[in-house]
Amino acid sequence: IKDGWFREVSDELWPGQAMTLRVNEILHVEKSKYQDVLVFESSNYGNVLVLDGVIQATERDEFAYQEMITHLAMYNHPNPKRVLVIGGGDGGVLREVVKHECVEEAVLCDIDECVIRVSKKYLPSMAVGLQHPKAKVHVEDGFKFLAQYKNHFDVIITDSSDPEGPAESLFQKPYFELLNDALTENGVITTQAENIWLHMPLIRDLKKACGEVFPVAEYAYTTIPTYPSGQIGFMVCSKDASRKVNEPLRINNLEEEKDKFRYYNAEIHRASFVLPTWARTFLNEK
Ligand code: AAT
Repeated sequence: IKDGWFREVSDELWPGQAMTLRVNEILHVEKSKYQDVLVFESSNYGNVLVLDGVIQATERDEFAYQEMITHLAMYNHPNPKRVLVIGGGDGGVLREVVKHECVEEAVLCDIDECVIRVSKKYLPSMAVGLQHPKAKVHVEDGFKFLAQYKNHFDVIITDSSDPEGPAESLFQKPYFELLNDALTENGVITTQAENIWLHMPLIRDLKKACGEVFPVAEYAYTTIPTYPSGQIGFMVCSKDASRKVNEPLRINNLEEEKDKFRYYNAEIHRASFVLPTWARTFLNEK
């Protein structure tokens, strides 16, 4: 933070560019066991959570990410009862998961208790998810936590930070194999899968690794002003080889409950898998 502006610099992940937000007030600064944690009030985006200098969520636009990473998975399962969230310590994804009446158990595992604690204090509109009666919150490394489960979850959502830092293992094939093992028969996953303008080689590797584990593995995306280059994607994978992941299931429920969502709808579910020509070509090359 300099002269009242926060600047998101990363020479590794987005060299030569930086999102900048005006700071009204610094609310919290802490070095947790795993990362530097910062919360500030911005002039136009509400409160902002930053980990290791990288924006994780702002109150103004978080729904664009949290809804899409959640409902792309949830509406790809006919009847999700047990759902696991890896990462997501702010609680926003849990808030979205429990909007589905069929859910009986919504488990979250974030590595960092500090994220959970400061979110309860400064990001209450997201942290409501953490306090829901169906939610159970664990503080542990997501990779280790996942390894304890076999054939248990219908949907697993990996809402993780970028591969530089504690989330590195969550972007590699052994993790996708653990996800596959922890899922029930027709299980579905989504994972945070980065930006087409910045990370095409990484996305290609992710798609390849996921495709070796799951019979269906596709990249979909959302638009969001405060993530690098205004766009972020997800790998959406299904254990059911016949699933067309771009078509939402339970469409009648979705029509009835459409007022629950600010970003997600059936058309955007379908459209989120459509890539610009250059990105599509890159992904399909070996
Ligand atoms: N919904 C907010 C968006 C996030 S949060 C990412 C979360 O992943 C953080 O709370 C972090 O503590 C947690 N995390 C990181 N590594 C692990 C791990 N190994 N196990 C469990 N949780 C972990 C993502 C923002 C994406 C930013 C895009 N530039």
